[in-house]
Amino acid sequence: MDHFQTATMFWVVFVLSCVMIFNHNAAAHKVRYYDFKIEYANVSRICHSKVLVSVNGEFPGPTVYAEQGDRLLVKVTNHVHSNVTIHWHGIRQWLSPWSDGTAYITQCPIKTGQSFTHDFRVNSHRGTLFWHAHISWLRATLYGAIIIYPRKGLPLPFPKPDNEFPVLLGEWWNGDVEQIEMDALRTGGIPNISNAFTINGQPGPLYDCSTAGVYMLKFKAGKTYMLRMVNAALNQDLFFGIANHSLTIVGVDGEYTKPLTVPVLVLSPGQTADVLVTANQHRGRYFMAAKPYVSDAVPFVPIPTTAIIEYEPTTYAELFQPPVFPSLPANNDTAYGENFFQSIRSLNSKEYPVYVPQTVDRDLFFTVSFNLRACPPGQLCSGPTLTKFSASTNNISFIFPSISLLQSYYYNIKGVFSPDFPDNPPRPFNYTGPVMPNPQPKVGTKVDVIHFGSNVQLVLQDTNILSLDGHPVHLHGYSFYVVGQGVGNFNRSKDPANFNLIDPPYRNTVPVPRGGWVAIRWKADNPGVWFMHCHLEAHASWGMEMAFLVTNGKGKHQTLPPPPKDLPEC
Ligand SMILES: *[C@@H]1O[C@H](CO)[C@@H](O)[C@H](O)[C@H]1NC(C)=O
Ligand SMILES: *[C@@H]1O[C@H](CO)[C@@H](O)[C@H](O)[C@H]1NC(C)=O
Ligand SMILES: *[C@@H]1O[C@H](CO)[C@@H](O)[C@H](O)[C@H]1NC(C)=O
Ligand SMILES: *[C@@H]1O[C@H](CO)[C@@H](O)[C@H](O)[C@H]1NC(C)=O
Ligand SMILES: *[C@@H]1O[C@H](CO)[C@@H](O)[C@H](O)[C@H]1NC(C)=O
Ligand SMILES: *[C@@H]1O[C@H](CO)[C@@H](O)[C@H](O)[C@H]1NC(C)=O
Ligand SMILES: *[C@@H]1O[C@H](CO)[C@@H](O)[C@H](O)[C@H]1NC(C)=O
Ligand SMILES: *[C@@H]1O[C@H](CO)[C@@H](O)[C@H](O)[C@H]1NC(C)=O
Ligand SMILES: [Cu+2]
Repeated sequence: MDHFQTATMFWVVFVLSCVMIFNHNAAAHKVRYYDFKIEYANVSRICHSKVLVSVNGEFPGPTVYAEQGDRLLVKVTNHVHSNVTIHWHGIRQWLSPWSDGTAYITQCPIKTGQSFTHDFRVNSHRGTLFWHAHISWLRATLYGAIIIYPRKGLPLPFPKPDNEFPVLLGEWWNGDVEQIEMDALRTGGIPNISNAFTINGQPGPLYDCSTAGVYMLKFKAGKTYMLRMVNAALNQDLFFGIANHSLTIVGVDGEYTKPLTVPVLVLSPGQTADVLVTANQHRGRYFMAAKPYVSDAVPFVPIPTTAIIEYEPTTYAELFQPPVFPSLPANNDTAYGENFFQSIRSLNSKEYPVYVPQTVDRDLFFTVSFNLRACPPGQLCSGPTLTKFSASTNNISFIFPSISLLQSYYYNIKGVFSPDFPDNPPRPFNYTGPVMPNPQPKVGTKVDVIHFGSNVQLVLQDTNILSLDGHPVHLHGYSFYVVGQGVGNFNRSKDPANFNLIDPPYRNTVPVPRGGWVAIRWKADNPGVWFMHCHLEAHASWGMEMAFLVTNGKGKHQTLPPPPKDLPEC
């Protein structure tokens, strides 16, 4: 054979194998349709009945299932008086930023009577994520699990569980959650704390009137179950445990991890975990329970939420014994919390490798802070010294624009945002030292512009402006590697030497430790405007939010697509 024939042969084989791969994918990848009707539902918990905003009348909302590679089409129709958007938390929305569902960042809200169809692929995850409202405090009642199965034929890196259950941790307010946020922003005070925590929407039997409101799980001795854990609470990191059963984490935020067996799980709002539990105890009934992990003296309802695991079959006598309660750490056990987060590692196997950026093109350092703002004239404010509580990133408290950032960027509408979000705090100080005397922030709608393809490193630093506190920070459009964390001030000349660039966890939400820092890395290969914010709703409401604008690249699949025809207008 001459060179020409060899080349032709090669080409034919190459094209044939491409066609085969294409056909295989075409067969495996389904389009899945979901209809989300936003409607009122009458729900009663802890002696209190209220009309809340739901999806399809369900609380929590429906579970969305997909296989890796599937395309999802979710039509959201708004039948309530409030504006609504739905966000697919953790889904990368690679080249589908218009479907991210972030009010005033990627879209205008879906108004009463309107609908909008989200159209996106579930390419990069296997495991559990969740969806929730991304406007006001509506995610208190608008949330549900997203379960993503691996592609058919791909082996699981852990023993196949016999069954699985979503376990969504939430917070219940007797009052109207939109009103609670509005009241807090108007008065400048701390928003009302929730009245109960919940497991799958139920507070459990330790609260008033809740004997009917108990979530029950049935176990068969010897079987292994996967709990698909979601912290959908608004304002609390949570400890979660099951009496006499250990928990084996095999994935977090929709990514596989090295198996890690713990007595108690720690989940920040916005985080998820895939957990294996083996029914290896005596027959009987066991509580699973969640309670706040608070790194500061913030108020919270002190009663844990519980659900009951019941072994089948159980004798009449066993049913009348009170369930065993798990031992959970003290609410302020930061040693447990920090050790927990540092113990999680990516699986990083041959089948499931990690791609941690080894070099850095953009080196960012952001402080996250509480602040106080002056009370508008003529108003009586209820923050400290008659001011309003506020919060910031690099001393800028985020102000929502009146049309979405992504639309204004795409259509080049001037005056909506400025592209000058600073890469560093305006002036260095002893971040975790004595309380800062001047708590006033700047306010603005600024984005940090990142060139397509850059390897980004971001160090998030807690500060002692007003008070130290933990902040679970969530990034849209990407997952990131958590390469380092520590207490005190980040030291640029010392700390990077200890970064884990081998098997760091790959997440979408990471807690900035109270009085400490965390370092994350990702490759900015998804053009668009991507929100980043504290996932404690109270802190986000005060302005602990900002956005990245990732420019288009020059190659194929590197350009922002045009908006869908039904994208809501403001
Ligand atoms: C909710 O329940 C209350 C009490 O049962 C009832 O009065 C009210 O009409 C119900 N509201 C809706 C929207 O169904
Ligand atoms: C907030 O809490 C106060 C005090 O308990 C209560 O009077 C008020 O009704 C609550 N607000 C809402 C919107 O539920
Ligand atoms: C179950 O857990 C409880 C509470 O932690 C403990 O007192 C008890 O000894 C445990 N029982 C068994 C059989 O391990
Ligand atoms: C936790 O709170 C207890 C009781 O208030 C206190 O004695 C203890 O020192 C606190 N522990 C930490 C680590 O802050
Ligand atoms: C920062 O403040 C802490 C606590 O007051 C103190 O121990 C530390 O020495 C200070 N660091 C610097 C560089 O001033
Ligand atoms: C934040 O900005 C305000 C207003 O410019 C300024 O007074 C304050 O000192 C700044 N705070 C920090 C920590 O840089
Ligand atoms: C940062 O670390 C270097 C090297 O260990 C040390 O010399 C320096 O004092 C540290 N800086 C601060 C502010 O602690
Ligand atoms: C709903 O959103 C539109 C567009 O941003 C806005 O003009 C309107 O005031 C909002 N309505 C409510 C009830 O918030
Ligand atoms: Cu926060």
